[in-house]
Amino acid sequence: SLEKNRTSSTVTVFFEGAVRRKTLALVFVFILQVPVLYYLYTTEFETLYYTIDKQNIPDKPAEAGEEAILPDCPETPPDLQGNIDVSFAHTAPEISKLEADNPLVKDGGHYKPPYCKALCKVAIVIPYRDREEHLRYFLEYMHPTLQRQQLDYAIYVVNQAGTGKFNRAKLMNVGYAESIKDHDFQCFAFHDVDLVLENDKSIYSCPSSPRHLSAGVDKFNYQLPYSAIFGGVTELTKEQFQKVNGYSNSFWGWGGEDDDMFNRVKFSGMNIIRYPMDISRYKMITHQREKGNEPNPKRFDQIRRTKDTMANDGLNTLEYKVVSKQKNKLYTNVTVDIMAPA
Ligand SMILES: [Mn+2]
Repeated sequence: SLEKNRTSSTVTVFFEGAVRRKTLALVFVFILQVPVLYYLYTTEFETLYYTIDKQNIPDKPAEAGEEAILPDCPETPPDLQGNIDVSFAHTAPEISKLEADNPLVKDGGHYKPPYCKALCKVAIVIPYRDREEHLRYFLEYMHPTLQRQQLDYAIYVVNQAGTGKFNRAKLMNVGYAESIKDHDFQCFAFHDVDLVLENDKSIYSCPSSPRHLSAGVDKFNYQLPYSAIFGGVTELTKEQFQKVNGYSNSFWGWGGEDDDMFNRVKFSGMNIIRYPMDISRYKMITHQREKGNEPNPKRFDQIRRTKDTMANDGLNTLEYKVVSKQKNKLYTNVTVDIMAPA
């Protein structure tokens, strides 16, 4: 009975006087948090792109790095606006202005959505030579669009050194090879610098099958010039691009390399896909054809022989020398010597 008395008196003392008041105060403070937490969880903050409560927060603990604890970005990005008013009537903004307008793009033109984990990592690869104003128009419109699409992306400008014959396809192979040294990109958008997307619903996400993005271009009245066209803007996953052995390295001068790529896709047992024509819309910056990019007279013969040449002409035979690789804020510039004939 002595044992029993001691137990009951301990219990009584715990709920007496100061101890009781402190306990109740503590419980009260805990209860007070409920409406505060509820408010925080359900209120939209204008400073956030969207609130956490819309997201599907994974219940797994973070595995590595802060990225792992972010919720996945939604399948349909919430800030898409549809049609984009694109115009080249003004002088393209200076780089310093474009940098100020895109503060979240840095480190070689790299962007990641800050509040969610992007569904894919995309390298935008631009074959390039001497189109400085086109590039500024491109950056002006495409950086905000790609950010609204909530991609983890970076822009690679692959600049052909020298004045020899231009080789768009080989430059794209170089862009692929150099970008994967920097980051584990899952897919690659090969992009002419003079094409600007006019509808952000045409999302540059990793495609299930090689995707032709620039189906509608103002120059062609937003119609497909022919059904097998695969030029302008295309996107392939790393696996798809490796399967076709990349682009050919042998198309010097203008034309043919895109049709050769169409053949590679076909001969690899894949089909090309496109978005609906009402969102596959691009505005082209008009320009003269440059010296060094005259039509390639061999192109017709070359695209007849893709099936025989593709296994020994592409990523597995790519040779080049990087002259310089520079991470600017809005893009990574790779100036490259591709051993061009005069
Ligand atoms: Mn062009």
